[in-house]
Parts: sequence; C-alpha cells; structure tokens
Amino acid sequence: MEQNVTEQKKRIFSGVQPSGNITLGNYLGAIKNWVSLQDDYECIFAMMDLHTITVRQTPAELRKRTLELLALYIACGIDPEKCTLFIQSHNSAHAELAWVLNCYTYMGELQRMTQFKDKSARHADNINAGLFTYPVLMASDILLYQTDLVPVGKDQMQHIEICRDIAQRFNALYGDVFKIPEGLLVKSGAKIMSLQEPTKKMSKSDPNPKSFISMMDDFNVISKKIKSAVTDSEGIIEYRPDDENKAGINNLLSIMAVVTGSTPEDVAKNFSGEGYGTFKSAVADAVVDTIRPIREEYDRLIKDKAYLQQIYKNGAESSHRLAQRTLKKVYKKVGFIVD
Ligand code: AQP
Repeated sequence: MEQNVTEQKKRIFSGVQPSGNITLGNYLGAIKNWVSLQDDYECIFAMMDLHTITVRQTPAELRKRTLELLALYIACGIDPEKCTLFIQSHNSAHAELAWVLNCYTYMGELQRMTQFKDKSARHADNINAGLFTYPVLMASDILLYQTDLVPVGKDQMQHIEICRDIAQRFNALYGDVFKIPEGLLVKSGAKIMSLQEPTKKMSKSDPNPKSFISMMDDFNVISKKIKSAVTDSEGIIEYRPDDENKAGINNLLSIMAVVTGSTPEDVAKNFSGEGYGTFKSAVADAVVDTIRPIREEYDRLIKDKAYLQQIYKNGAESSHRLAQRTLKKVYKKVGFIVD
C-alpha cells in the first residue's frame, strides 16, 4: 500500500529588532545563519518592532527601519517564498499571549536577566516595565508558533532559558500546551564584540558609532572603523579566547574567520608575524567584500515598496493563522470564553 507520509519539518522562529541599523554582529550571529537553515526547516522570521519601544524610538525612523530590515533580510538571502516574514506588531497575538504569560513569570526571574541589567544601566532615565518584561514578550513570540528551534546569538541564550522555564511551568499546570523550544547557537560568530570596548558585545544601539559596523555604513567608513578597532600593545596575532587583554584581536580574528569560512586559530596562523595594521586592512577588505553584494541587492529592493508590502502582508496573514491556534488553546486553558 502506498503511503503518503510527508515528513514534518521542524519549525524555527527568530527575529531582529529594528532598533537601529543592523550590525555585523546581528548579521553574523543571526541572519547569516538563518539563510543556511531555510531549506531544512519551516522558518518564521519577524521584524521585532514591539520590542524596540522598551527604549525610546523616533516614530518615523522606526517605521523606516522596519521596512529596511525586511529588505535587508531578503538581501542577505532569506527567501520570502520559503519563509514567513512579518512585522511583529501586525500580529496582536504576540501582545495578547505576553499578557497571559506575564502572570506566569516571577519578578525574581526577570530581575536576573543580564540584558535588563545592562539596558537599565544604559537608560537609567527610562527603566520601564516593558524593559523588565521583555523576556516574556520574547517567550510569547517563540511559544505562539510551537517553535522547535530558535537560532540566536549567545547574548540571547538567557532569554531562551527563561522562555523554556515559563513554558514548562504553564505546561505543568495545564497539560502540553507549548512545545519546549531549544536555542540554536551558531558555531562561529555567536558573539561579535564592540570594536571600541571588545569585552562588550557589538550592539546597534551603542551610543558610540565607532563601536559597531552597520550593514548600512559606507565601505570606507567600515574600513576606518576596523582599522581603528581597539587592540593591545603586545603586537602579536594569536587567538587566546580566555585572555581579556587579547579581546580586541580575538574579536577581529573571529570576524575574519566567519566572513572567510575559516577558524580564528587558522586565521591567526596565516597572519602570524604580521603587524596589526596589515591584519586590520585584510579584515576590513574581507568584511567589505561580504557586505558589498548584500548592499547592492538591498539598494534594489528598498526601492520596491509594493513588493515589500506584499511580503509583510502575506506574512501577517500566515503568522496570524498559526498564532491563533496556540492563543485560543491558552485562553481556553486559563478559563476565558473562547467561542
Ligand atoms: N554582537 C552580536 N554578536 C552575535 N550575535 C548578535 N546578536 C545581536 N548582537 C550580536 C543577535 O542578533 C539577533 C537579534 O538581536 P536583537 O536585535 O533582537 O537584539 P539584541 O540582541 O539586543 O541586538 P543589539 O544589536 O544589541 O540591539 P540593541 O542594541 O537594540 O539591544 C539575536 O539573535 C542576537 O543574539
């Protein structure tokens, strides 16, 4: 007897906030990895605009950057025919589930989050409740889609852990409502560091623009930023991941390794005996070579507003359909009248 068994692909959810121009860190730690996953998984990628307002945004800029982010996803190689691409605020289920899950999350758990501590220190004048409950919204983003895997950079692993804890707590009370997701860390590029303070991660909202490479920077600006990256006075190109004094060189070695498909150790071997100046120039060239084709495609796409709109509208519809299944189940379990 002929069997019509179609193997169900595992589902992936991830996203980036349009909270600034996307950095090389976001690209190497997240988006580049998504591209390689899209054939083997059912992928849902969002522009996480709800998350951005935990820090004050300029409304017109946020709108512009959200569309730019969509164009950038596609320019980086995300295929809208294979993946669902949508704007987080277009699907109200995210905020709705977040409210429910807020009631199943403890203050103590949220207080331990590194990102909350970092961002509260950086935005001491605006430590709002949204910043505090950010991980709950992130848990909702993931759990709504019964996600199997969440590809993220190292900085977000703590949020994946709390997402799992919340889901397990909810399931323990109400049965198997949520799939328990797993974080998927890239092998290399999981944490690209600031070019100016290499013990801190590269962040798009860092007030010092020299600290990050934006995917939108002019190519000569990218070169200059890499050439003025903070290193050390030792003058030896060696990969020593546990030596804080080598943080700047380690970071440049990691960047070079990811963009050339090598390992930091091998890159260090290739440049052993060279001066930092020569090495930095080579890293700058390799980074520019990586970004150039993406930018060319981006420049073409960003002009086609109708195409981008069609994609995010389709994405909103599909994501809504999928999310409603979970949300209805949750509402029913907690005792809301659903039908
Ligand atoms: N420096 C990094 N190295 C590797 N991966 C990184 N990611 C972020 N920075 C690095 C990964 O990018 C994805 C999207 O992150 P996000 O925009 O949702 O938020 P974030 O982690 O807070 O990124 P930023 O750039 O630091 O944003 P701001 O400054 O607005 O807070 C995630 O998978 C993340 O791991």
